[in-house]
Amino acid sequence: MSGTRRRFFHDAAMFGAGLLGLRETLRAGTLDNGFQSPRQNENGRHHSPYGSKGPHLEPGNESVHERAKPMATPDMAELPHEMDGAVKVFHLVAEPVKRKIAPFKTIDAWGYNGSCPGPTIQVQQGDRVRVVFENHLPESTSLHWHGLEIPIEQDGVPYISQKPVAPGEKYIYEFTVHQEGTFFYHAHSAMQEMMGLIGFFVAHPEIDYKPRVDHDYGLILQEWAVLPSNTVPNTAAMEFNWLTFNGVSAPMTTPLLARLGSRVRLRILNLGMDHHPVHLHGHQFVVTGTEGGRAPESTWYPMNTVLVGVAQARVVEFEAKYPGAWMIHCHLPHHMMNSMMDLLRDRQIQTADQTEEKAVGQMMSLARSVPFEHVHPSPVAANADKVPGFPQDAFMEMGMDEVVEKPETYGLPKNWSAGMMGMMTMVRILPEKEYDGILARKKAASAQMEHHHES
Ligand SMILES: [Cu+2]
Repeated sequence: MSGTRRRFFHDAAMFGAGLLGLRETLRAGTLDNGFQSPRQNENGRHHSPYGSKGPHLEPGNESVHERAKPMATPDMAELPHEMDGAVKVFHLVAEPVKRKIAPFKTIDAWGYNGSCPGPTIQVQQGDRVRVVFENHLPESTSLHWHGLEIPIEQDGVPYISQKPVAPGEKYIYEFTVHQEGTFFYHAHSAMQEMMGLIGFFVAHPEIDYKPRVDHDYGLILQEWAVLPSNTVPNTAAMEFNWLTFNGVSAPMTTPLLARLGSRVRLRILNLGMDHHPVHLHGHQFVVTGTEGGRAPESTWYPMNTVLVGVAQARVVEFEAKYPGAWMIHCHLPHHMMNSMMDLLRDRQIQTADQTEEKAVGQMMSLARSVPFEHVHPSPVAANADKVPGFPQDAFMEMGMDEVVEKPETYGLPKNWSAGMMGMMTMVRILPEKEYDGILARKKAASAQMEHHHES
């Protein structure tokens, strides 16, 4: 038995032991809590995902004027505003941004206010909004407000509705938002869009949607063609090797958190060259809105994969009924991968002439460059090298839990990061205690960050 192979068996055994040591959270959902009883499952299905029976939906429980909770966008910044009389004033600066999209890959993208995608703008339906825009890019640009019904002079199309905003120039947009829904802002220039110039613009309804949700999350889907040993996306290419949610590839995507029994909204927005079928594990959802606003309840039907076309937003809602770490990912197989071709040089996602020894050597050098300890979670057969087609996924799995550790990953099984790649994240549905435990960790972590900034 080779040293490497022995290591696989050892690691596999360790992985098994790790599973046994799982926390309550992740053990919930097996055997003894009735999770696997077909009847209970069936019952569950009947009040998911329409949500007409949740405790939070009882009539008289809430004021009709209750406002929606803000949307959370993990891994992306929020854009604060100030008031000028009754006008909400936002400041946006278009500029080059260095974006770490994976622990071993940083790209030179373009974004807003140091963030790619740009920071999230959230307003109330009916708000008067002013956006003071500055162009710090090396070329002219403009801001288009995708889906908003606003006067033509605010539409942000160079030459048609305004003069392009030259480098160093300022431009002021101002309009009233009479709609509700999930909109976005972006540069109205094709290559600039592919460099990352996009952000959320969410208009919350005057009166919150029914049923109300407990968690509201936003995800922006982007794709990048980054040639080997390069950091600048090739915006003319059609083959994309990096796929991101909110500007990061899994396993760097921050898991979404939801309380067991809560209702969750996901707003998924796509700006790229491909359509992405986004799939949720273990639950059914309904599409409650598009880039045009809320959809009437009569149009909702159960599904678990929603095709988010280019320039579209799809808003889905579901009841978080089953505890666990449930995947949310684009289901296109090549979008569930991280390109390693610039790091693995001769491999370049060609498996035909690969051997175990070669592959392991390449993975080791990649791991050392981050650095993290390269541990293979799943064993391979003794005669693997003799089987045509081997390896496929065997050497793509790279556990790097420690490198991407954050409060939201606390308590996940060992090597959870090994199978997380590309356009992928997870929603961790947690019982009260575990949920609150992670929130406390988040709070402690951000307090520590503040402390660092002060000192
Ligand atoms: Cu995809």
